[in-house]
Amino acid sequence: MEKLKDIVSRFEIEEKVTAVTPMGEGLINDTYKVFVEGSDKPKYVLQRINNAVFQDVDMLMDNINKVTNHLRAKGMKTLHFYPAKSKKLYYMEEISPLPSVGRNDGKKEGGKYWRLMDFVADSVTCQTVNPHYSYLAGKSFGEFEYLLSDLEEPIGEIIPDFHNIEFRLRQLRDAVTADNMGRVAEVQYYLDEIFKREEKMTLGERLFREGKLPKRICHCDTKVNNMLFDKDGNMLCIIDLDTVMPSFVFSDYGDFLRTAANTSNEDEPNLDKIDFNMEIFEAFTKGYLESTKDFLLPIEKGHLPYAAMLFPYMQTVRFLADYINGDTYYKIKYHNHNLIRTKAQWKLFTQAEFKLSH
Ligand code: GN1
Ligand code: MG
Repeated sequence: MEKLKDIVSRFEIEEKVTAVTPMGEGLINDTYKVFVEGSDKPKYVLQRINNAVFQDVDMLMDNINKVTNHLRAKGMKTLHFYPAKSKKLYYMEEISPLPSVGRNDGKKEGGKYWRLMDFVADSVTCQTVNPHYSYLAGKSFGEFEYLLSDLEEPIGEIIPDFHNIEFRLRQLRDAVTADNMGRVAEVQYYLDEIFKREEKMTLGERLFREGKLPKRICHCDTKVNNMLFDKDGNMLCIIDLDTVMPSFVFSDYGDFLRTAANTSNEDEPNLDKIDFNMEIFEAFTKGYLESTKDFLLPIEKGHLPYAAMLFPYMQTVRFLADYINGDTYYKIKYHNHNLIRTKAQWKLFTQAEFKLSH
């Protein structure tokens, strides 16, 4: 804790920090609440950026800065970051400096990257939503994309091919070929089922190549717990802006439903509890179409059911590849966590596929 307090002191804030405690369920970054003298509520959020995943931290914070400034100027509540004493929007903690032999790209190795933002007061995150919240969330994410549709400054593709399903399938094939952990035999059923649907699920990338489907600035991680609500269910703020980048609008629409329309958790071991909730789907779609009707193309609107199937499909592919590779990407809590997640996402996918294709 003293160590974390020291990190906070590297940022441009005045108050005396009293405590720093863990927060949140993110699978990538490490997040903490920061308490300061004179209040029993958290004042800031401290986050360690996973720079194995987000390798270009300057681009990351530059993207976020452009997006939050643009949203704020248009009156949308968004995250506020505090500069470090170096004036950058992150603090780099040097750890065991490595010799820079062989590198001349100016990037430092061996550092940990931290950032500090406001804690949004009186906010809650949810793992599930009712249809009304889902409708409001649809409106908010649609508005988020709409407000960003005239952002002129370029936003970098922070993780290249992040939601490119052809790329994710290639990564899965590579994992299978290497079979580092000897886990392939056990998951053959899922591999067969996934590759059977390859043609159908890669449609978006083909439409893009044919020039029919655009990319827009999207959030790209719209899971339910990346939105802050107040106690009455109003959307306060969209958080976790790391993956904001050009993508198909399918990303935001599909990833929200992947979490919100799931009747259980993304790592639910009891598959009987997993279903794709059509009421949530319909409410979200209604809200989303209300705020995007003026700028979405017919081809985007017409493929929303495809998007709702694509995201559980893609997440199955990603969890399964990570399981086969030996759990190198997602944080896990137990040894076969990524396999459990794979099975849960696949069940969700098959339910969505059944309901949306009939
Ligand atoms: C990761 O960081 P977090 O937990 O919000 C992942 C998403 C996945 C999600 C699965 C950068 O999101 O793409 O959909 O886990 N983020 C990254 O829960 O890979
Ligand atoms: Mg998150």
